[in-house]
Amino acid sequence: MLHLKLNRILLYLFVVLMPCIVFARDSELQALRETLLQEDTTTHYALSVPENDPRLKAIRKLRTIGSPEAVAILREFLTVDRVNCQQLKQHSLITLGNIGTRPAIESIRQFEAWSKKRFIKPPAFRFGEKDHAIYTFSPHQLTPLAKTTDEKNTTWAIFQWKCHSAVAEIWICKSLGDVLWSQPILLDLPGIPQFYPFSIKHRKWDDKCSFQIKKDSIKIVVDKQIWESRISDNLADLDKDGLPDLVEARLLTDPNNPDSDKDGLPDGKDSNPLTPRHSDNNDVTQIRQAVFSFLFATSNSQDALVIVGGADFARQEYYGFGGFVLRSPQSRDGFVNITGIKVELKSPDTATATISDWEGNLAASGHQAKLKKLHGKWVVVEFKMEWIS
Ligand SMILES: [Ca+2]
Ligand SMILES: [Ca+2]
Ligand SMILES: [Ca+2]
Repeated sequence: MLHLKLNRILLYLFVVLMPCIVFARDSELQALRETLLQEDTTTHYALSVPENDPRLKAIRKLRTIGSPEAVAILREFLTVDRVNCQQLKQHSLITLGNIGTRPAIESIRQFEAWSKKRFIKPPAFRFGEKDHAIYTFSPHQLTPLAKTTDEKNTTWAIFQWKCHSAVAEIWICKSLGDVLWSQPILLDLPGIPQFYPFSIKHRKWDDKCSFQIKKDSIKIVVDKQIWESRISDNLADLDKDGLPDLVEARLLTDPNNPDSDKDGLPDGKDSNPLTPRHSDNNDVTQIRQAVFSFLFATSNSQDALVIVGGADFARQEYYGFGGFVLRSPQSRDGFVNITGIKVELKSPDTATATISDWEGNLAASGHQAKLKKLHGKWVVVEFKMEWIS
């Protein structure tokens, strides 16, 4: 009799309480999702996200829950463009790596597949705050300095791009209506050194420069000295690969060859135009790609990156970043340079990778990532900055 009663009580508890527990967990997950996916208002370009940041707290809580539903929220956060806090995305990747279940690792794969497609149609350019490729540097604030309409009735905006205070370049982009603009083209100003225009910098460019713009002609006047450039000249594209000759000169792609690395993708559609698409699938290339995805597929930046490396990089194609990725035997002024990703295999399924990035002559930092191979995929499980100068 007593046994029967106890069974009834247990059944009652199960029927009544289980839906409550499930409902409570569902609404908790829903609240965490809303917190994490809210419109990005605060960005963290400092060295770390404060522990009391509500989104970081949500990520930590999802780590504790660790269920496939929690994993799905982290994956959604990683693959939305409007949320652009690179460091929080990196926290999410580490969290998925630490959860380590099959759905968690599958989510990292899906994030990488999503990021790989980002370059196929580069997003239209908007003025405002632009992410820096490396989160320890401040975003660029881009506003048009002047506008002009050419003979074909196309409107152009002229602006300067400061990678950091030492580099100021003049760019143009074409109006695509409303607030959208085409991808920018570096303006050719004969007589001005393009990458380090010290002459401009020392003359207090912002205060003393003015524009004389007439249709196709842009004249920049600094202290009564005039530099002129014609928009039509800047657009010449000899090999018709979508990259104007001037852009190719800057990227070091071949302006007479539509496919500089001969891999079948034209330069203008090739995020990695100096390295052929590779088929290597060894641990080291997989680890380097996992680290690269962690560092740069989490960024909304469209800067150009230069991977500085020796012959062993010749067949390493990096994907997932929104800007061009170029390979070069040496650092190049005016670009974000990654001076090596050194991989050490500690065991068949653990490794470390040491990354140095270098920014002009002024600043550099070094990071170390720890990786594990889980369910056949190398993933970052720990990441820290080792030094900054
Ligand atoms: Ca071209
Ligand atoms: Ca070309
Ligand atoms: Ca190509």
